[in-house]
Amino acid sequence: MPLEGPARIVRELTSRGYNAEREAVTLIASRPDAGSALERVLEQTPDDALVITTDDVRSILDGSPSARTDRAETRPPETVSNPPESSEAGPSETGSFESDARDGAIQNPSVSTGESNRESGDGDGVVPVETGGFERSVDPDRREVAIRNDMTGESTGTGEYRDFVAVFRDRLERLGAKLRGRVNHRPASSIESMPGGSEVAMVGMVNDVRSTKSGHWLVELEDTTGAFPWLVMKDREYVDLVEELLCDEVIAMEGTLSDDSGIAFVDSMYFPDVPRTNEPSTADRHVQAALISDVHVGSDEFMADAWDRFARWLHTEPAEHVEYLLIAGDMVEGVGVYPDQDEELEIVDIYDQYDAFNEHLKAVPGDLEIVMIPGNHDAVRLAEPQPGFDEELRQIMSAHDPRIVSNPSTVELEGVSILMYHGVSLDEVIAELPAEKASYDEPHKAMYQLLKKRHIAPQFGGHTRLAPEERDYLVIEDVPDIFHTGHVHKLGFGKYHDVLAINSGCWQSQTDFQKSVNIDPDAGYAPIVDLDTLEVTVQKFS
Ligand code: D5M
Ligand code: FE
Ligand code: ZN
Repeated sequence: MPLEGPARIVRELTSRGYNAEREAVTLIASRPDAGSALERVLEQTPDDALVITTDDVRSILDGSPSARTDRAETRPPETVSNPPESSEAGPSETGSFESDARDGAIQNPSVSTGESNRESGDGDGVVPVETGGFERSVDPDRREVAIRNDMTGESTGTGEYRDFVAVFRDRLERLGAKLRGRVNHRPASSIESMPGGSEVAMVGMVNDVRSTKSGHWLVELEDTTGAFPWLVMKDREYVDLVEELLCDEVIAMEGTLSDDSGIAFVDSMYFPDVPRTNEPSTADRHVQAALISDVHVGSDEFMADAWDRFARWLHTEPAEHVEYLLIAGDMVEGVGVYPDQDEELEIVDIYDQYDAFNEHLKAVPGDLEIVMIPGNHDAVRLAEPQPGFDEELRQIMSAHDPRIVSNPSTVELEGVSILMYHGVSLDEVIAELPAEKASYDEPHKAMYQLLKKRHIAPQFGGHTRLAPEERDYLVIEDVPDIFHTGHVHKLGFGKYHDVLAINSGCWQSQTDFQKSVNIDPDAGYAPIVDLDTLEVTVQKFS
């Protein structure tokens, strides 16, 4: 654990009148003697210097020649702890990974194995970096990163009844707004006083779905004025859509009132959905992001070798355009997450697990822009939305100064918006929907359902724990360009109305539990997205 956190170092530097490059701060913070390293930097930096650069810090701490007079735009990889060796660490094979080509957008992305002949690191997480003589050269000034909808520090809910009322009202209001323009809706309370046979429409939350004795479906919709029953006849095309309904999602229905005005027969059903005319934004230059999740450091099954290969590959030429690394939760295995989990722990202390994760993070290039959100194995509240890690954990996970935000959050990289969500609700979507609409083998299809419902975790009170807040942070207000989840440990991607949905795999081989339920994880893959074209290639490191 660093003695001096980056935040403290920045404070200290600014109080003495210096600005510092982010990486310079990370470099000081990552020293075991960070406190005295900071003192030395402060003593030896000329008083008239405005910015303390990475090169300054290196020259002061390691005695390497200073580049003060020639401040290059490019930065060498920070974590090269061993001299580069002349051996190839890059992908050696290509293959294909099955993906959903329904929209014809992604076909046969290449899979490269990052297999290398060398043994992995020295066992304590410090990876010898092989670059084959290649040095990353990036221009951080070209990067643009913005975070939206990070609710860290914004939590107001206390779990009381009125908080639940508030969060559901907010959901109905905001998702309802996407539907009200499409139907001539009426409040539930006024529908029953309309004459029998009238054409009616309503926007509401799904309260209940049940089949009738004669095989029709009864869907109860609720709004702020009450509830009204809608009948979907079994011979109608909409029966197919009834299978997709989850409780608490917001939809609109249109139909004809029965003679006694006690029920309406459904003619049309509408979801908030992603418009078919949706056109994703792309970056103005060729730059890539690696989208991963579920590292599970601390588990017996954490695949350190695969991670080392991934980290080493990032230092090589084929990865030179990868400038962003997004990690969608489950950094560590955690403790007490599932029954008997302790029998499969390599590291039993949660802080030690984060320490080890941080060591593994150090192995990736120091110039990478890293964004991470927590998952259900992480040491933050389990209920969603999950705030980003607390200060203590941020201090531990300080390598390369990652941006730590809530689950979910939206990160915008050079104009491309990426909705990051760990993915616990995917278990529920997969359990509730027919296999052809959502399954562990095609996790991206479960993601399509969330996009269609424009909600991260529609169903309340099931598997996914929700924390009521004043605002429903789980509403997908704006259509993202990319939707990134993890959790189910399966790799799958495809496009839904031109939104790229990617469920990243994991870095943990099959656990006993997964074996018992026949989950065969996709471990050791890194999907890489071209931000200028939204094309995906998958790198394999296992
Ligand atoms: O989740 C990995 C996947 O495995 C996810 O689909 C949940 C499922 N899983 C794993 N262990 C259990 C237990 N014990 N009960 C139910 N479901 C489980 P992760 O969040 O990485 O554990
Ligand atoms: Fe996981
Ligand atoms: Zn998980």
